[in-house]
Amino acid sequence: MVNGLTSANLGPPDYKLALRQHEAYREALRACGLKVICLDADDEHPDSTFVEDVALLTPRCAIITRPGAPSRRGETESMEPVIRELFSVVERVEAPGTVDGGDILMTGDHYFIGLSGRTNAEGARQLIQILESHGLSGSTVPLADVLHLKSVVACIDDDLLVVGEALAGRAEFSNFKCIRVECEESYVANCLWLNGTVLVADGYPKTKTAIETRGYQTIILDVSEFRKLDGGLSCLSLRF
Ligand code: CIR
Repeated sequence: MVNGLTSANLGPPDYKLALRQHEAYREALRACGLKVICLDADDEHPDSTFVEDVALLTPRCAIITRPGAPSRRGETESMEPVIRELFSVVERVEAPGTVDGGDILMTGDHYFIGLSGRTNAEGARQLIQILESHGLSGSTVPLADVLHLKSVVACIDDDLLVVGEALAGRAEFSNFKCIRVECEESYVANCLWLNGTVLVADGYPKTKTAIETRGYQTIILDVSEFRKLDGGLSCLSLRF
């Protein structure tokens, strides 16, 4: 993972520290009542620790994505058999479509899809078609200057979002209540809602307090080494 893609300018990750942070992350998932399936390392793909990007797992079907970064396309090969063990219906995004899972925000039966440098309009079109064929729905959210949609927004209840400045006030989310994340805390918008508890990145006290004030328990996790690769809490797992 030390050779993963990055635009963060925070230096290379400390591999041993990253392993400890990943262990604490897995422990937090378990503390929220989840069963954790841990996959073998894929040494050919330094970004493969960000498993969220290669699939979308819905209650009706799994969808294998086609990651936008060419260096990440091969990650789906080792993921597909794992997903086929768990899901009887497996769909896929085909070329020339590209989709990164980090661009997909699940809100109940509706999926917001960020149009980013990684997810193109054709990928989003295919995804929406697949979702609709399974009785789900999707819509697009054009993005600028962020890696993924979920770099700047998280859903922490049926009607509540945590939203960074980059997307604050956007019409797409007008039906939701929002906890607004201030500019200096923007990284923390990538938080994770699991069975009523919210996993929050360490070091962002204002947003943490805002989430707790709404009545949520939080678990604070240091993911500094994954941040160095533009990744965060949601990217490190696929939940279903
Ligand atoms: C990448 O650039 O693809 C990785 N270094 C980071 C991916 C983060 N994934 C995510 O936000 N879902």
